[in-house]
Amino acid sequence: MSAGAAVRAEARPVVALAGNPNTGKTSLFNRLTGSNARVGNYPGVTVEREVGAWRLASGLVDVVDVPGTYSLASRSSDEQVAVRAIFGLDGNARPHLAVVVVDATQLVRNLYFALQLVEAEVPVVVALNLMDVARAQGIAPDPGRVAALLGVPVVAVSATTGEGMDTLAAAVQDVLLDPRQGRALPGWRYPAALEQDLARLCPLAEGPAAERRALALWALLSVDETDELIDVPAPVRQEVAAIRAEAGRAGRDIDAEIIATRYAWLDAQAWASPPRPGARGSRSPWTAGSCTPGGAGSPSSR
Ligand SMILES: Nc1nc2c(ncn2[C@@H]2O[C@H](COP(=O)(O)OP(=O)(O)OP(=O)(O)O)[C@@H](O)[C@H]2O)c(=O)[nH]1
Ligand SMILES: [Mg+2]
Repeated sequence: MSAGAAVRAEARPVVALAGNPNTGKTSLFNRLTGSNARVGNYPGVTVEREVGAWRLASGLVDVVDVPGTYSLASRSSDEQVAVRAIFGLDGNARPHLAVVVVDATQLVRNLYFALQLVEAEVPVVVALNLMDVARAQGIAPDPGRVAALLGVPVVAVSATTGEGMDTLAAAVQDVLLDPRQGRALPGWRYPAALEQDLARLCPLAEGPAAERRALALWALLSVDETDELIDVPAPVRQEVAAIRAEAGRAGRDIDAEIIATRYAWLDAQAWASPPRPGARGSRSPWTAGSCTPGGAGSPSSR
């Protein structure tokens, strides 16, 4: 490859295909990129990093098949691979957007992962995959309704039948051109004590406020004395240990505070009911934690 071609290849936008295990990410990857790599039905996640070219109307993008994970929280180095790929850490190309591949037959459970990317301000397009199965079961979600509640584009697809590929390409192209279309304000608020914990950790992370906040949440959920994570800076480990010890003395359960808050929001949304006319979801601004000074996170800042 000539040097010029290498430069052009590097300049392609990067699209991460991410989501829970077994939602059809590799099947979708193969369909979008024309790869004929075999997709097995075996348990376990994709571990090798697969990158392929996907042709949109605007040109080629690089698609990365990210290992499946239930959460951005990760106590194992395997799960950490997904976190690094999505945030573009440790030598990974930083994705311009993530297509969150959701099993449409497991909507609410799968959306927990999408919520975390929204919270991190990663531009998101949700692909409701396995729509052929969901339809056959009579439980197919309405993409418009899910989009209205989540605040990001949602497309119905089937990696098996090829349904929705053009719509997905158009949605991805729109978000690449205007990332604000793939961002939304989280509608949930954490307890005040947790906001104080986040404010202690955010200064130890780098990047935009929402990303530092997401990394702080990741650290609080992931770092402990038994994790298998690699390259977590010592100051982060020390601060998380101190915060956890103080929370324990105060009778708080940090994991529950974070996870229950997100699930409470997910469970409160009427995913299966018609949206209120004109509603864009019950979203509210970020709380004024130290990661979001001066109203960062308000709609006008996106
Ligand atoms: N009917 C149907 N089956 C699908 C669809 N997409 C994927 N599958 C099947 O679902 C299974 C899992 O698909 P994969 O593409 O391996 O899922 P994955 O998300 O890459 O899985 P991990 O890498 O393990 O997280 C395979 O048996 C696929 O053939 C779809 O849209 N419809
Ligand atoms: Mg896979």
